[in-house]
Order: sequence, then structure tokens, then C-alpha cells
Amino acid sequence: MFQDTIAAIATGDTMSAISVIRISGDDALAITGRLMKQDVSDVKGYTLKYGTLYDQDEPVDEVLVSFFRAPRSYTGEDIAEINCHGGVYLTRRILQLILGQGARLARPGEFTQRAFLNGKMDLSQAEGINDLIFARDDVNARSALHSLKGSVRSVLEPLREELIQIIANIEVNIDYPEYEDVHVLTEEEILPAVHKWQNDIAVLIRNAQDAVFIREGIDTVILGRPNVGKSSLLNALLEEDKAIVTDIAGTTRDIVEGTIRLEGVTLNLIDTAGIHETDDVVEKIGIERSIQAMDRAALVIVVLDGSEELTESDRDLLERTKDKTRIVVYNKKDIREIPDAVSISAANRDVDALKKRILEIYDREISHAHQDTLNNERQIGLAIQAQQAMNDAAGALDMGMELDLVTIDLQRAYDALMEITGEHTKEGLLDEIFSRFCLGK
Ligand SMILES: Nc1nc2c(ncn2[C@@H]2O[C@H](COP(=O)(O)OP(=O)(O)OP(=O)(O)O)[C@@H](O)[C@H]2O)c(=O)[nH]1
Ligand SMILES: [Mg+2]
Repeated sequence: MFQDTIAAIATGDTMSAISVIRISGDDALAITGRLMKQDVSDVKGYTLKYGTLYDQDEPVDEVLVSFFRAPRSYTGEDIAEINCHGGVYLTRRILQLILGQGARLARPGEFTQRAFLNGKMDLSQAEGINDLIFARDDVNARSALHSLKGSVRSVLEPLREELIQIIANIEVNIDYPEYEDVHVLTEEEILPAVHKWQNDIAVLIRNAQDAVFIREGIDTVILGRPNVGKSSLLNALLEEDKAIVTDIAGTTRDIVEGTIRLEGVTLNLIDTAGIHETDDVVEKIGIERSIQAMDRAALVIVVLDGSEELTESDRDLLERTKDKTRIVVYNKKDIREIPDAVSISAANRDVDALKKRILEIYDREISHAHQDTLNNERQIGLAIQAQQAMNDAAGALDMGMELDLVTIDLQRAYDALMEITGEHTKEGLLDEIFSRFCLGK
């Protein structure tokens, strides 16, 4: 299918015991054979060969090469994977020798692109490979592994199946009216189905948005007037002394960030300068940044000092954050505990009430993050296109349009759902998706 043979270093560009260089394409075996001075043209797939690799007559390294034969390989082509010693210089030199034998340097993601184009996997599985490589935590790694195994396709399968049956039925009714044994669908029969699909797609989109939201980590900002204990709270959540804590009001002047994981949820935390009226120039800039951070954050934690009465600044802040997703916490419960409130003592690292509240707020999203669903913005965007097409179909039915017009909308919805797994994709889109891959993958 492809003219050229591609090669790339599959392991990291760093010192390591072993590096792997991958070659894929019609000449993969011939190139490797020439460099090893061995005839490997008839080697069977899934074999491992030991040998010396040469630059002309000079030995360069002792290597182990895994051979895979088309179509039973990652890309579906002949593949040689050279395991050499892992020096950066040595690995690059071997890659150069391979390129010198006529292979072309692979573009990022090109091995996986070939795997997709050769039908070894669908697009959502290819994206799963990339997600698995970049996964930072357990939730991300698990969902990536599932999509690698085809979970996106299985999630979409029932809906696609129902849709294609109805579309096919309408097509037959229109194109072959003389087939009397095929049931003739009516608008009345189709409308409830369209309503069901509208709902199915809406659920699909919502679950996926929840999952993506949680998997990316929740941007959380800690706000409050000076000295209420914001930095102490950040430190308590991070379980380290990251931010400076003093009893001087206005200690924190810039933004301090950290990341925590709570039962599989990642919070990207931001501690800010205390918000209040001040003439101090540096503090003013800090406060400006606090407000910007608040605007961007998904979750706002407003810290109040439970040992004191609320001040004008506190009331202002409560007013200012009232439309955000927020948790109001009363700190310094060791001095005074506020009943029926999220009460904590940051200085004593007693913050479980807050953690519990966070998990409660995101309960629905967290459960969706653990389920199989669509995995990224591209997939969700296509589901939204399918939803719009389905809404158009419902509108057309409401207006009493003929089924041959309604079926155009149904077809559009179906195409969008197919494109999620790459079954109707255009070249440009593919390049964009695969260019995000690591080189050698
Ligand atoms: N008793 C008590 N004191 C606390 C508690 N949490 C923080 N403090 C004290 O409150 C003072 C201010 O704490 P910080 O964490 O620096 O407060 P902040 O809100 O970051 O203050 P700025 O950065 O100035 O806006 C320090 O002296 C802390 O030791 C707590 O739970 N109990
Ligand atoms: Mg502070």
C-alpha cells in the first residue's frame, strides 16, 4: 500500500540500557539484513535474532532484532525492531545507518497511522494509544487502555446499529417500492425513534464531557482575604510546605500552584494573594491575578476565618463568587468550630471535610470518568454534530416532511458517529490527529 519504508527511534532520546529502533515497510527486513550481514529475507514473524550491526565493515553494536511479518504486525507491514544498547549517540548512529540504506525517517505517529490505514485499529483506538502514553494517572491510563481495546466503538455500536437499520429500511422503501415483503416505515413510527436517539446522543455527550472534565483535572482556586489560611490550606492538601505561611497579612503575593489526586480525581490547585483593599503596588498586582485565576477556575474554594466574625471583604468575596461552583470553608476550627459548615483546620492538616465535599460535588462526573465513553474533544465534537443532525431530523418530521428528506439528516447523524472511529475520514483530519503522536509510535 505504501511505497516507502519508515524508521524511527521508538524509545526516549536519553541514556538507557537499551533502545529500540523500529523499521516498517517492504524493505524493513532487507535493510536490517544488510546491516547485520545476514540473510533474513525468509525469517518468520515473531522471531528474535541475535547479531552484530555493521557500518560497512566496522562493527557498531551487538543487537537483538524482533521480526514481524505482514500483516501480523503493529502496522500491518513487515517490521524489524532493533534492540541496541541505549546510548544516545549509538542509537542515533544506528538510525542514520538505517536511513542510509533507504528508509525514510517516520513522521510523528506515522507507525500508528499506517496501522489505522491498514485496518489494524480504528481511529479511537489509535487515539487511545496516544492517551495511554501521555496518561498521568490511573483514571487516564485505564480509560486509554479501554479505548485502545475498542471501548469507543462498543459504546457507539447499539446506536449505530439502530440508525443504520432504519436508514436502510427507508432507502429500500424509497428505491424499491415494489418489494412488498419489506415493511413500509411511516413518519409516526420514526418520530419516537428519533426522540430516543436525541436522548441517547445527549446522554453520550454529557457523560463524555463529564469524563473529559475529570480526566483533565479540575482547576481549583483558593480565595479569601489575607491571613485566613489559604496557603496553609494549599500546604495541607499537598501534604508539603510549598507556600510560605506567616501571620503577616499579605504573605502570598503571587500565584502558587500544586496538583493533588483525590481518589482518582486530579485537582490543579492555585493559592492566591488575599483579596482586600490595599495601596501596596505589588499586592495590588497579586490581587489582580487572584481575580483572573478565579475567572478561569472550574472550582472556587472560599476560605473564611471561623475564629472571627465575617468582614466586609468576606461578604464582597462571597457575593463575587456566588455564581461559580464553589465551596465555602471555615478555617481555624481548632479555635472555633462553625456548625453545619465545612469546617477545617488547615494549620493542623485537618481538611477531610473539604475533601469529602469536593468528592460529593463531582460525584456524577467522577462516576462517568470511570465508565467507557467518548474520550476527547474531537469525538465529542462529532457527537454534537450528530446531535444537531438528529435535531434537524426531528424538526423535519414535525413539519411533516417526506421520509426521503428526513433520511438525509439521519444519514448525516450516522456519518458523524462513524467518523468518531474514523470510518469516514478525510486525509487532512488524519494528519492532524496523527501529528500529535510521539515519534516512533
Ligand atoms: N489556629 C489556626 N491558625 C491557622 C490555621 N490555618 C492557618 N493559621 C494561621 O493563620 C496565619 C495565616 O496563614 P496563611 O496560610 O499564611 O494565610 P493566607 O490566607 O495564605 O494569608 P495571605 O497569604 O497573607 O493572604 C498563619 O499564622 C497560620 O499559622 C488554623 O487552622 N488554625
Ligand atoms: Mg498566603
